[in-house]
Amino acid sequence: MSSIAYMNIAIVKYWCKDKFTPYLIPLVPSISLLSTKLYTKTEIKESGKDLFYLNDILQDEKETNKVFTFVDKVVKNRNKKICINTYNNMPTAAGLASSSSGYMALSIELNKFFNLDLEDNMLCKIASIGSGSASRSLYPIALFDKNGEIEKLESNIQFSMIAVIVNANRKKISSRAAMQISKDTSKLLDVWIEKNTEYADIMKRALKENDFNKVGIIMEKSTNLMHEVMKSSTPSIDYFMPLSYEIIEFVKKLRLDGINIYYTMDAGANVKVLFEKKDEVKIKKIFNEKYEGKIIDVI
Ligand code: 2P0
Repeated sequence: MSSIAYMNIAIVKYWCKDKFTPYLIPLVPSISLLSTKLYTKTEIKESGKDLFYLNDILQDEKETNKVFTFVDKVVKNRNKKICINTYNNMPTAAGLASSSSGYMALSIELNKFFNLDLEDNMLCKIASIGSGSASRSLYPIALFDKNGEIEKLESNIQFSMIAVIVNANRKKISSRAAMQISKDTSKLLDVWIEKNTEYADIMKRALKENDFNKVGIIMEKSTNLMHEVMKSSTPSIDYFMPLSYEIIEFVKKLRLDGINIYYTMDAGANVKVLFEKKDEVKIKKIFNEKYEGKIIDVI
């Protein structure tokens, strides 16, 4: 028995928590697209001792405790010790390893192994305790709203996405810690809450109306404002590297040339590029030539 969950990329970003109820209530709504390529596979077996393996490597006490703290929030009065085996199919060196697929795969596997009988909506909420973005990893398009509710959205747009790998290293500061710093210190927090709520509303409409360009424009606005919030924090949080800026400029230049593509970035220097399936061959050729060896398919 094992469980699989795909990672997701936000097109309206989640940044900062309000509280845990115990489920996460975020400060802003977010909307995501599910990867069709990058996933986590997790298997639980009964064991004499609680153990956590990631890509066949036994994890240290700190990582193990983190995961089992989550397990014990999900499974009350657990009567079995377990061994958790987790595999990420994304190149680990690519800096794409995502807690979104990780906590969702673990939630699904815990649900099966301990017969918790959790329905989809509850699975999403449970996953949110591990990682906010994980709450969105069950649906192809997911809305995680300001009340902590998760909704499946629909669109007929055929999305395609690649990531350009800028930096494969583990991030210097975890999103969790960085979000807390932003919440405590950024002067832009009120603007962020107001504008990103507005972006989520516009994005919902754009998806429903199959307006790809509107989706792209709003994704960039949410991305840019989130990174402004990070940079305006004290200490300033800056995930950009010189190559990140260069790729964004390249995306903008291609757009001026009439190609429909849009960029986004998360809590790391890698840049993701969104376009429509119908343009996939052309756009992948351009990027594979320019950024040879750095391109990973996401959707
Ligand atoms: C997102 N990110 O919407 C945003 C955009 C990164 C930037 O959700 O603290 O690992 O575990 O809830 O989910 C990454 O943060 O953070 C994230 P926690 P998570 O995808």
